[in-house]
Amino acid sequence: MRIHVVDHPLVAHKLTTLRDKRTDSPTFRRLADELVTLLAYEATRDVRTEQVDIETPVTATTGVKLSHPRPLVVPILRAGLGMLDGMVRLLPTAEVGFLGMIRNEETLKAETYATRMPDDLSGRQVYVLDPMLATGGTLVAAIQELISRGADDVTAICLLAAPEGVEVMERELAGTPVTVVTASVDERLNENGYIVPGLGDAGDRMYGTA
Ligand code: U5P
Repeated sequence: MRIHVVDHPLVAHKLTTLRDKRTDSPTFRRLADELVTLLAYEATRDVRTEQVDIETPVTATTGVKLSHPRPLVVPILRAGLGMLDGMVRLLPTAEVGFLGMIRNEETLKAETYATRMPDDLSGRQVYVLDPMLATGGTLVAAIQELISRGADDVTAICLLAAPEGVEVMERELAGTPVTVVTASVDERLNENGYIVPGLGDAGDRMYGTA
């Protein structure tokens, strides 16, 4: 497992406003969307392409286009849904699958409640969207599901990560082709499994159910 923390002033600026508890839901959604596009730009650095021949108005030349099979983008419901538009803006031809995961707030274990994606992911590059890598339970379960379907290259895009979650991912997904791209690895998790300083419950901040 590799982790890539995107170090860019625009990423830091947008993240700071997302953290601010005074930021309302509409602003939170817009900023999360913009931040995802910036993270997606970094996360797709190794997206597979193939060479194509084209003609410009001046001459024949070669370029690249995205390879087949197309990348698969998988938002984890519900908060990952708020990251989908920002991602497909850069990858409009990607296929989209869905994974519904809920964290049992007593055990902090992730349970799957909905799955909608191709059964066979052999040879596919997959981008998983989940705003918060907290205990890591949700992402580990999601990525194990993708790998069991044959995915051979998984990139998770998270707005924020906790060091505890990164450690769990490294342990549980050792030796698997997984990269995590995030705007920050924060200080720690609190006793309720929230990232500190964090930004609160991402789903609640996005959809205004706080
Ligand atoms: N979560 C938050 N804020 C936090 C910590 C966790 O919203 O500070 C939610 C996210 O929605 C994410 C899930 O989907 O919990 C990840 O939890 P975990 O399985 O990594 O602990």
